Amino acid sequence: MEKIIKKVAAIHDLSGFGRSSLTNIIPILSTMGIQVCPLPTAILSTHTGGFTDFSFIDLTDNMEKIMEHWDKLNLEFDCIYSGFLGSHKQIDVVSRFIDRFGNKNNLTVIDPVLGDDGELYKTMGNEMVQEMKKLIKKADIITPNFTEVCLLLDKEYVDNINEEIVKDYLIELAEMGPKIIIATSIPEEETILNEKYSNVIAYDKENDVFWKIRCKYIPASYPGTGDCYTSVVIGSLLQGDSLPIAIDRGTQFITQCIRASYGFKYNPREGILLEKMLNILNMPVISNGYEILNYKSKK
Ligand code: PXL
Repeated sequence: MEKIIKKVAAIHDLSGFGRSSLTNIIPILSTMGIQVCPLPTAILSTHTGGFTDFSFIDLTDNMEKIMEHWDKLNLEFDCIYSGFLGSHKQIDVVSRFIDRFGNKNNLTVIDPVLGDDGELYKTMGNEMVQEMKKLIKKADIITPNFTEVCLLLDKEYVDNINEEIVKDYLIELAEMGPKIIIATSIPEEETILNEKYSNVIAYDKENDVFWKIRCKYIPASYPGTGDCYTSVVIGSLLQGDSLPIAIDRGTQFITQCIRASYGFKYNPREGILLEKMLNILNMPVISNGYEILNYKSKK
């Protein structure tokens, strides 16, 4: 029998205020008709961007118990989606979760949440970076921002980079294991009429093809947009869309959310105005116009 509703196991933190991780992932995927089964990694009072003195409870032991119960229940997921982890020790739990619940018919998506704008997030350290390099080997898809691309490859972060170098970086990441790399917030080298662009570039290893979505840079940074982006991409893929359509839908959604927030001078640390925008996820998609970058053979 055809599945009535697809299920995603979402391994992320729950932050009470500020719209990040599970508070974004659950409404987005639910709106797209997909059930989210959260496996919380930590509970925080707020996300860690723009707030100090936040409370933080690490849930590593509890994660094991949830996994054991789900194992006994023989649950099956259409996607395993991991993101912000509470400690580097959780990498081992996520890795075992993928061994137990991942298979050739479902999708393992790892968002290697480590930092942004060239900086590590406040709770992340070098051990997390090193462990994350191991975890991404098990992914079908990873969705790093450009800061995370640089951290995973031990490259220096720059805010201006040639596209050919980015393509080499993505091939290098794919050689570490994942089949598809979707890299966000890629700064563009040249500015046309002094306009800045921040692009999404994806690499599909099996087909050896790159896709690019060009986005006008908006001079504001809202925590949690990475979680929103990856959630829309996952929802779109699970609905049966192709990779370029999925990365395009994600980009359009984030662009609209940022526009909505920026126009109100909404405090960036409160995240994007998600609730005003969820309904557009069910509207017909008009393409942003993705580009197919030159086919680049590895030989
Ligand atoms: O959006 C990534 C993220 C997730 N969870 C927490 C965060 C952040 C980014 O700042 O602080 C707690």
